[in-house]
Amino acid sequence: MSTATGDAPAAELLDPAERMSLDELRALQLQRLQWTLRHAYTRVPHYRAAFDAHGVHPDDCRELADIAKFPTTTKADLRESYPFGMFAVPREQIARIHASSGTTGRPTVVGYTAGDVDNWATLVARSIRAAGGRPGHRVHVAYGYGLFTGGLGAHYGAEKLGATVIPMSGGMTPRQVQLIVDFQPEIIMLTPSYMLTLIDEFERRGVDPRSTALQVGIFGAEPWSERMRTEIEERTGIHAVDIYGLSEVMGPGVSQECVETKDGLHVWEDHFLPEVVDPLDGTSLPDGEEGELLFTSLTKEGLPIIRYRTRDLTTLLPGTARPQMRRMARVTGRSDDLIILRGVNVFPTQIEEIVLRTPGCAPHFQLVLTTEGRMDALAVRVEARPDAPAERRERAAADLVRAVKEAVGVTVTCEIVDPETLERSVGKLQRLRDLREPRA
Ligand code: DLL
Repeated sequence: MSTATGDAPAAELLDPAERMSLDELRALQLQRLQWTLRHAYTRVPHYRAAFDAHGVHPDDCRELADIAKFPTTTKADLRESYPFGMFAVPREQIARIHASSGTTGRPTVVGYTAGDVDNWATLVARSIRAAGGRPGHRVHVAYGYGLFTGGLGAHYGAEKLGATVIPMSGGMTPRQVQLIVDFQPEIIMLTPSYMLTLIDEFERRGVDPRSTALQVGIFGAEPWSERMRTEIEERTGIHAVDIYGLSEVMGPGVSQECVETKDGLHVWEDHFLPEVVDPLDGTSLPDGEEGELLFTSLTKEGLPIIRYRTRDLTTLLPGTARPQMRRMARVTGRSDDLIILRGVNVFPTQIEEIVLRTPGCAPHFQLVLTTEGRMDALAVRVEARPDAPAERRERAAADLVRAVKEAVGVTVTCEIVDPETLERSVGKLQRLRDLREPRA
């Protein structure tokens, strides 16, 4: 496969923090952690009450491991302080507000001081550089602009890097494709599911997606699999790398995969302290074990966040391309996305892996959960590849059902539908439709 070159940045291009020794990094983290705990405790009533109830005080943090003594923070805590109760500075010092829509109830609101916006831009610039972007590149941003952190987060970072930003936002797919042809961006930033929508649009117009100037795609905001990386890279000839983040912690750019290694995401540990805990009882787990990811911000002024429970499942691994910064393994799912089907845990990304390796299946699929009798049933609706012969469909469905049984251990049903019949993503894709009857 011929892909664009994906060289590591020269050492002098890196931020000083990317070149620190481990001792320097840990000392910086401790100093910043102690500041953050004091800042949160003295400025945010929620944290003061939570620390007091837990019997801890910021002075109890003498080394990094002491973080485990402090209480965790959840999305519910942010919701209860709606809209501005978690802000640690007077509202006039908040330069920017973002919010995550949330599927139900109140959105969670986050605020940034001018200094926070600047740090965020620095970290996204660092992320784009780690992905292969350089000053002077054209960066096509197709994450949504608005209260969602994707568009503006990517935008400010690309500007900070010294790139030429093309602020497309999501949607208007034919126009996106036209402008990729006309403006010749080297870098594109969007959700992986929306990238698939764009690739299809290229092919529909008879434009070879491998013929563009694109070299790197920086994909995140939703879980995606290694198979999806292969699918995108093979169809476009670009490097597909992973970017992670969440609004409660900052937005995109909390961690980033380096293009030269493509082996998981380096957490920018000079600004965020990661931990992994048992998702059930919250006890700390050592690096190398999978669990729920927690973050403590180390520099945020507007909304310091202490031990935020992301609900994302991952493993912390030693650094590679940035030896001092730990990596997190690809997030294959959130505990919220977990489908427990007759006692077996199933993540949509596991089904994605299988769909993508089943001949005749396009990468567009939907999961439908229903109630049959007193049991839950999962149906996988997958589009046929446009070039797949109609008589292959039955076999593809049977292959998929068998592969899911073998790999995941559950029985599902599969329906192969006509090409271009399932809804396309223009941003974060909702794969699961839960049509189960509420339990009595
Ligand atoms: O999705 C921020 C973002 C924008 C990240 C653009 C990357 C690119 P939220 O809307 O608050 O923020 O959603 C955060 O999305 O807890 C994960 O469950 C999921 N997520 C984000 N990035 C990834 C990724 C943005 N690379 C939630 N892989 C997080 C898997 C991801 N899941």
